[in-house]
Amino acid sequence: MKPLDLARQAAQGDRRALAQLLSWVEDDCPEGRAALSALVEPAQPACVIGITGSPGCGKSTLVDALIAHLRQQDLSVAVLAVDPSSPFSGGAILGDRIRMSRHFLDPGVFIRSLASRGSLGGLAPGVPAALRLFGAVGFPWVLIETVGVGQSEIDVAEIADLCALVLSPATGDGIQAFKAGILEVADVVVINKADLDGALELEREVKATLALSSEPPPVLRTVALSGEGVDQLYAVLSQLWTTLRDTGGLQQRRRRRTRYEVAAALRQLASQALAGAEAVFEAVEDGRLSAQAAAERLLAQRHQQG
Ligand SMILES: Nc1nc2c(ncn2[C@@H]2O[C@H](COP(=O)(O)OP(=O)(O)O)[C@@H](O)[C@H]2O)c(=O)[nH]1
Ligand SMILES: [Mg+2]
Repeated sequence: MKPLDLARQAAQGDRRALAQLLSWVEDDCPEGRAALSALVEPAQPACVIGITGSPGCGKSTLVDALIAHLRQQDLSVAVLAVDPSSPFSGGAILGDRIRMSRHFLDPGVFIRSLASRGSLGGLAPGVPAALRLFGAVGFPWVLIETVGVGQSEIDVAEIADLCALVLSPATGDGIQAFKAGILEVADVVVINKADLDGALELEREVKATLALSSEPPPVLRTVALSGEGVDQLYAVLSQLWTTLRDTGGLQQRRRRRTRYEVAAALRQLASQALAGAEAVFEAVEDGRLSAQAAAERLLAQRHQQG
């Protein structure tokens, strides 16, 4: 089927068409680009929420609870899991998969996992394009779960509209969170596993640290397993989202995402240009060519080939 027909079908709610488009977008095929350019974002943009935090803090469970909450209000939701250990990507224990599977048959829920590619960590190159696709086919809510390790948690804050940092008393997050500097990019901090010892202490610790910043994000407690606190989390996210949309902040965030996307494309071009460039490296080593001139030459060659 033609990309444009598929795009139209996906926008009308056809999940198979959406899955096909997403594969194209992920692989950066010409078909995917054609479909994306044919789709326009609806007047109401999708709210894209990044959910990050250490492995085991309860992100997938929280995503599951958020999906349930959104569905109760008849809001459709797309979920992108970039966490290799996520039950969505098949990496989790059986119990989790069974719990998540209740959403798999719901036509209002679209779940897809993307492997995080590249040894440097970070997000798969197709993630920002996938977000654009979800927005264009009319999902009001999009959740991205990412493993809170390395570059990916900073990356997710660059491409999401809002970023929720999940901490839990069970994962030794107190020290970790402050070390990583991720607190600065969080729009909301969720203390999950509030049913466990140490949750209140962790909350105090986090609030004390945040008190030093000029605009401390809200901090709230959840028990993702039972759904406790998820309604408050939803209320806070909705409020932040409305403010963002109505104050021009959203435009800034979207620009940041575009910048991230273009920067990623530039890095990809650069690494393609470096393949098979031994002769140019030799010229630089011999002093016949400056590194700057070599870079320009490689990019120009790449351009001619491409
Ligand atoms: N006690 C308790 N356990 C939870 C809670 N939320 C998640 N868990 C458990 O923590 C473990 C890791 O959860 P998961 O959602 O896979 O974490 P992720 O790695 O951050 O996605 C699972 O065994 C969950 O059942 C909670 O609120 N309280
Ligand atoms: Mg997970």
